[in-house]
Amino acid sequence: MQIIYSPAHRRHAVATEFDGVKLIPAYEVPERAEAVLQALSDRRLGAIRSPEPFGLGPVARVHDQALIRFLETAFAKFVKKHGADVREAYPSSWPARRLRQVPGEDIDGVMGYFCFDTATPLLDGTWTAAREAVDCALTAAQLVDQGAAHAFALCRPPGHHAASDLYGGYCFFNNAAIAAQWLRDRGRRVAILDVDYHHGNGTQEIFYQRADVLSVSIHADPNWAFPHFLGFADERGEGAGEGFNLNVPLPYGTGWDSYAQALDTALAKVAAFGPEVLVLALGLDTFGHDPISKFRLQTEDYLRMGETIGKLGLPMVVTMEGGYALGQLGEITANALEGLLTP
Ligand code: SS9
Ligand code: MG
Ligand code: ZN
Repeated sequence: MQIIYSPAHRRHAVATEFDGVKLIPAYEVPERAEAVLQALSDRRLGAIRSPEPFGLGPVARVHDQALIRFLETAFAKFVKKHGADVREAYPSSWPARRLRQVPGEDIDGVMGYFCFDTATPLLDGTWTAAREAVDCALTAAQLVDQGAAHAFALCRPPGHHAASDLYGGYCFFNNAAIAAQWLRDRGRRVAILDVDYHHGNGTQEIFYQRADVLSVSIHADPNWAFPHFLGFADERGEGAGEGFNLNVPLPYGTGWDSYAQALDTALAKVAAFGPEVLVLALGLDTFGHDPISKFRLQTEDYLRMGETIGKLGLPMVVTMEGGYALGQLGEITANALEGLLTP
């Protein structure tokens, strides 16, 4: 299995310290990708290679031009308005209910318009890192399109919370959705399975009205977990897409036994759709020791998770999503992938 990695992810690094003082803990940090890379190479799970440049064409098949242009220019505009010493650009207000849903011209307004949370800063290198993450996913898709059984895109920043014209949840471009659409554009029948702890709200929105891409997500119930406003079981798709979205929300404290049942439900839906390729949005934040999550999966459970998904026998493009337990992230990611590769 080829592993696609680019060091450009390091360009997106939130400051964890200021003048020697520790700041609020950051979770989506460069050490994540480095830990995974190290574990995959130690366990010889596959050759590590760089992504190829695909340009913005495949990105524009999924994201609005306005979001793409915004992400390209926003940090510079923010610095121009707020001063050269600014390192991180965050929104300060949002077009919430009863306010006008227009971006306007001012960078602070535009940022609130395109971003949905307070956890996803734009930094000087964010645009470069996010574009390379997309290239990793597309390179993996191309390998599978050319006949590889599996390819793993070590994407950072992650992607599954990014919708057509909205970013947030540590995500800027939806790597998995862009890979899925690229495969669609080559005539492949594609399903997406999102096993990240959080609902893949971006992926759901992108394909919600479509019958040609199945989107399935297993996640913490939005009644008590991020992203709070999407991911409920009654969201089944809309119009032509009705029946082509499946959400499997799970309770606080979910461990492997109930998770395995949810996985069976999800995989039955995928199998019934009859895809030629599966895009697996692999988030490892279901882990019991994840610092931001409330499920209880253990290290060995990822071997079983991988094996169970692998039994579908489909070619797979795997994108890295969340997973924040830095000390064990490498091991559990390697377990999931080893499981997938088990014949
Ligand atoms: C942490 C709140 C984090 C955003 C979570 C995004 C997960 C992406 N106190 N909220 S996989
Ligand atoms: Mg999920
Ligand atoms: Zn997550």
